[in-house]
Amino acid sequence: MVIMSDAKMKSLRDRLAAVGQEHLLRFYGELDAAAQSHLLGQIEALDLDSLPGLIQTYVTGKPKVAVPDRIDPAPYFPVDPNSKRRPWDGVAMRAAGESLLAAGKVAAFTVAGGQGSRLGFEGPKGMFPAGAVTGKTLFQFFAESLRAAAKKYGAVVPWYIMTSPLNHEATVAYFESNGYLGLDRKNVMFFPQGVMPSFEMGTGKILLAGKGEIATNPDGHGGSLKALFTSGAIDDMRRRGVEHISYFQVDNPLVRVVDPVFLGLHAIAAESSGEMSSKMIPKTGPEEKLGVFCSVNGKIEIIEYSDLPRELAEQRLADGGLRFIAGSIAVHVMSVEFVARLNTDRAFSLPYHRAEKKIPHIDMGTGKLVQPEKNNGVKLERFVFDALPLCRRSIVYETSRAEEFAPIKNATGVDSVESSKAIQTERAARWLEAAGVKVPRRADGTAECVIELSPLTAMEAGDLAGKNLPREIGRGERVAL
Ligand code: UD2
Repeated sequence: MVIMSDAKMKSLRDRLAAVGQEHLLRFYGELDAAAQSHLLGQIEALDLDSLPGLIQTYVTGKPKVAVPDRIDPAPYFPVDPNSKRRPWDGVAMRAAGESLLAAGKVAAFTVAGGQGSRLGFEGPKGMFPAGAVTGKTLFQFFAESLRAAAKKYGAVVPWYIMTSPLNHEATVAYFESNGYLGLDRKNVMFFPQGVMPSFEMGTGKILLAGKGEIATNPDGHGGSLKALFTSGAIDDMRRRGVEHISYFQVDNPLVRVVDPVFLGLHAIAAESSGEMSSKMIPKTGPEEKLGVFCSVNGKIEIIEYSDLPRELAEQRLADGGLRFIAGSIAVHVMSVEFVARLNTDRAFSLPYHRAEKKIPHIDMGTGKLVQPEKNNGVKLERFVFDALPLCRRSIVYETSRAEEFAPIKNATGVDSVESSKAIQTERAARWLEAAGVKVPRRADGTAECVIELSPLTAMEAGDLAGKNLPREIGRGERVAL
């Protein structure tokens, strides 16, 4: 418990006043001892010295995202290794990735600290029912993939899950009460990411979520690079002999949790330094909400869709295709040593990105909780992809949208549970047809049924060979295999 003498309290008030944050103690006298101690703990965790600069740059000021003079589209390995544009050795890359997996040198890493507010789902997003037929959760999809990978490659793929202080306990409780989803609990590690204080727009004052509670927000998926290290996950990986981390977001049930071809490209392609690599899909149009792979001064970068100047996003090639075509699906491979190096490099720091939000807070005059109707606050987050330019050489690998990208982000429309279920069905239909199963189709070519394939049945189309499958799926049937 943090207890302070009067003299220490005075000095704390002075330090807060010096950085314009003395209001944080406005209701201190009304709190009981435990609440006082909690608030003092939160204040102690703030880096008071750097606050004024941070606020001036990102909160009261709006940093103009520095767009470099010269931005080119990033080069990438096309999905088809035999493509004339840039042929590459698909067989060798797969073999390299498979041998990393078989040697137990790969870990899976899910960033699951986000707040899922767009979906309107209370609770950890990984618990969202995503399966087209069974309604199995996102976490179940990933767990089944990891069980399938362990079987296929004969080695455990340990799983690291980054939560946030807001959903950590609920996430762990879910795994505890569901038998770790069939995984060995010693191969699953959870750790919460850090938080940032939330600020009042315009004034830069830190908001209070309660009279004795600073309003905070998770520090962005970029916080994972630090949290991997400070949580001991990197040490745990080193102990296990893990060399590479397969990074993915919590929202995509079709993600290739570990992809041998991508792992191989990352680890052995001449263009890769084996530090941090990325997957891309061709964007559907300039407005699609995917960060864009660019090349700036010879380095690969992702520029978030909202930051890429419109005239660049809309540029077309002679054949009508987008010039900046490569959209990020937020799937990366990072080496364990790259993450460790970033954390031991004193100069390492990722920039913040500013987001204006509606943040409930205590009114300083009345002491009452206010639910704002328009944006009143600023959240600061770090993005993991800002580490890409810190690699010596980084590669981008094109993948197929229809095979790997069915994210659930919104309640309806694009990237929603409906669109995800339709993509799940179409992918399963293609794989089953390739294995000789008859699938009913409508006049427009879409499957007239709902199908969900467990990763335990197939992680990729070829895994269906020799499996016991139905000869035909009935019109309107709902099938989980
Ligand atoms: C992200 C990318 C976008 C594109 C898209 C693909 C950013 C800023 N944008 O958009 O370019 O690649 O994904 O689907 O990354 N998370 C945390 N902690 C946090 C914040 C987020 O763990 O503090 C996790 C969150 O749980 C989710 C992921 O990061 O798994 C994505 O977060 P988002 O919803 O902010 O990004 P999104 O989907 O708009």
